[in-house]
Amino acid sequence: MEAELLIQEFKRHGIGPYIEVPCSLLAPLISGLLNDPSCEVVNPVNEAVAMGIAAGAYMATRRIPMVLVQNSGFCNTLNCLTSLNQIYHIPAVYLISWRGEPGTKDAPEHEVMGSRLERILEVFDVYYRILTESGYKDEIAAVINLAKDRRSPAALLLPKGLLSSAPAVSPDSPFALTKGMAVDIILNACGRKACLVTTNGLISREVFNRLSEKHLEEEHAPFYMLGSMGHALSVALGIGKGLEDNRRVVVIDGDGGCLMHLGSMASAAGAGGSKLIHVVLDNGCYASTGGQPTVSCGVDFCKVALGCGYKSSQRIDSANALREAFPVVLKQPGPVLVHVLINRVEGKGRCRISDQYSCSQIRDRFMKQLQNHSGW
Ligand SMILES: Cc1ncc(C[n+]2csc(CCOP(=O)(O)OP(=O)(O)O)c2C)c(N)n1
Repeated sequence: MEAELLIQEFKRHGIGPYIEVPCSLLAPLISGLLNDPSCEVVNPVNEAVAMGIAAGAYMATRRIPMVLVQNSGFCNTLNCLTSLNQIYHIPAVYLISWRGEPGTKDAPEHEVMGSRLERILEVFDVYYRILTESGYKDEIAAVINLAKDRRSPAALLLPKGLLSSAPAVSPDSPFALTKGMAVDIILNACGRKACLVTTNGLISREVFNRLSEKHLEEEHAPFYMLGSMGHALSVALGIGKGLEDNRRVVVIDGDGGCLMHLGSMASAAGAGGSKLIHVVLDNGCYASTGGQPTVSCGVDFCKVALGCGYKSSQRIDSANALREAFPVVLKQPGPVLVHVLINRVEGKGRCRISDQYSCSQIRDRFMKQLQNHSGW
């Protein structure tokens, strides 16, 4: 069905603002909302922040806000749900994309949450309805009316395949560097001198594909994160603290992933992450879920890093500058931030890591590399 039909229904019920953290299943709906000047769309850095904004918006406007999240991100909202909305009786309508729904084929990071989503909603006493093409008007009305009457959050679940796909987002960007080129330069400079942690989505996939093409994948065996968006830096910090040798830990993050838990930069510096090289590949969007904008254009990551206590930071927007800088950066004391401005062009035909390795295999291959070097 067309996302527009859902949007018309939300408007009829006076819903707003729409506070969204994207998922590829939500992409058609989010692009419809962004293209509709009568819909106010807010772009928070994570799902918990979305809940805070929604609660404030309700108190100021008395309208029911909508929080659009992936089911993985729904769990990020549980603290707000239980210790904000449910104790102050502040309503909201969640629109939750249902990744990993039993009986559908999906990526491994969605398996646990996908199979437990309904039970989790029941445990947290969140009334929900599953959206269908034939019954969506009633389902939307039931959820919104309950949120209003009980003054509590209630949820609409969006199953895979319900919405027709969204038009592609234009890859316009002033920068010449592609994600693939930046990854290539970083991998060449690192060689065996560093271990790699890569953030979820297309960045992990790009690293995997580039290494595989050069038959270097076995040798590097990075820790590819498939889920837990925003936590690559923390994982890398733990690794760096545990390593006894002088290898660097290079974490390849995205602007969306970095912003999602920006506070971990303060932890990285505060905990003395001297081996950390934190690369942020900034394309200004969530490319992995359809190119929705992040708020990175207003963020000076270099200043944030220095403000958090990183030892140094630099902003790079060309292949030559990255080629020159990275070997030097690898010798500097960390944490170091390298903010790389890239365009939105993605490599074609990138295969999924999970088609080749299970999560346990990713972990084991990575740990084998670290063997005999750790001692927390
Ligand atoms: C908690 C959570 N919320 C949302 C998602 C959906 N998601 C997967 S990848 C991604 C975008 C990552 O953006 P960025 O780090 O900027 O990298 P890019 O996709 O641009 O390469 C999103 C939103 C998720 N996996 N987890």
